[in-house]
Amino acid sequence: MQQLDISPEIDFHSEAYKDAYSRINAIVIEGEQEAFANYNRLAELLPDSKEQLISLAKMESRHKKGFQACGKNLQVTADMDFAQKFFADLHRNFQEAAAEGRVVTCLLIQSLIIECFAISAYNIYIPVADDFARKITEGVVKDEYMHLNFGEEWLKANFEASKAELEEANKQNLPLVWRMLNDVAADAEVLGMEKEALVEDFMISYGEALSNIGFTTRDIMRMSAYGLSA
Ligand code: Y39
Ligand code: FE
Ligand code: FE
Ligand code: FE
Repeated sequence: MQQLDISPEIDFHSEAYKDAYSRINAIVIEGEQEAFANYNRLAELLPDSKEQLISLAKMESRHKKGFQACGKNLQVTADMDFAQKFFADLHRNFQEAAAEGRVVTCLLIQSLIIECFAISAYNIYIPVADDFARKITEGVVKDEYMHLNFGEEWLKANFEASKAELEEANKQNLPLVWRMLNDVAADAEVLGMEKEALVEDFMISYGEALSNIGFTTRDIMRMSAYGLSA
């Protein structure tokens, strides 16, 4: 249950560890690849923030290369087919929203939900990572806070006009996060990451983000409950 600060018992070269890593590493690589594409798409949808969004996209492509190096360092082949299926629902929802110009939904999916998911996963991973991956992940997580901040600032500045769409997008997409956390829990455990810790960290980051944007505590409680039983 408890997240350990040091885990000398983790054998990064065991078959069990490498097998779990082949899926988690793929999820992270696919996530970074999709984040790169999503910020480039947002750059087209938000011309006023174009330069900034293109620079966020470039960070995501650096993150992808960093995590590919982590897999290579452990001699693991990432299971990219698994990872594409893992992200398929969120991916489709982002594409549909982008095609219809629902930029608020795109920002909720990428800059709030996916960034909070990344921040919680990377923070929980850092204490149990191998030395090589720890250094890479520490650098990446700093960038993810900047990405989350972009979404928060934009949505805060446009809060009244965005509120109804945010509520609907939350309702459609938050249940997918709980499904994804369930799908990854067993592999995460092998890497020393507890599901309870992931859920707690995600809830804190996501709740703080909704608060920073302008939602009340009551709104946040209601919105966070969507899909919790999934
Ligand atoms: O903005 C970003 O860089 C996010 C795309 C990356 C998401 C990575 C998803 C991490 C989930 C890993 C689950 C491990 C338990
Ligand atoms: Fe456990
Ligand atoms: Fe990233
Ligand atoms: Fe990011």
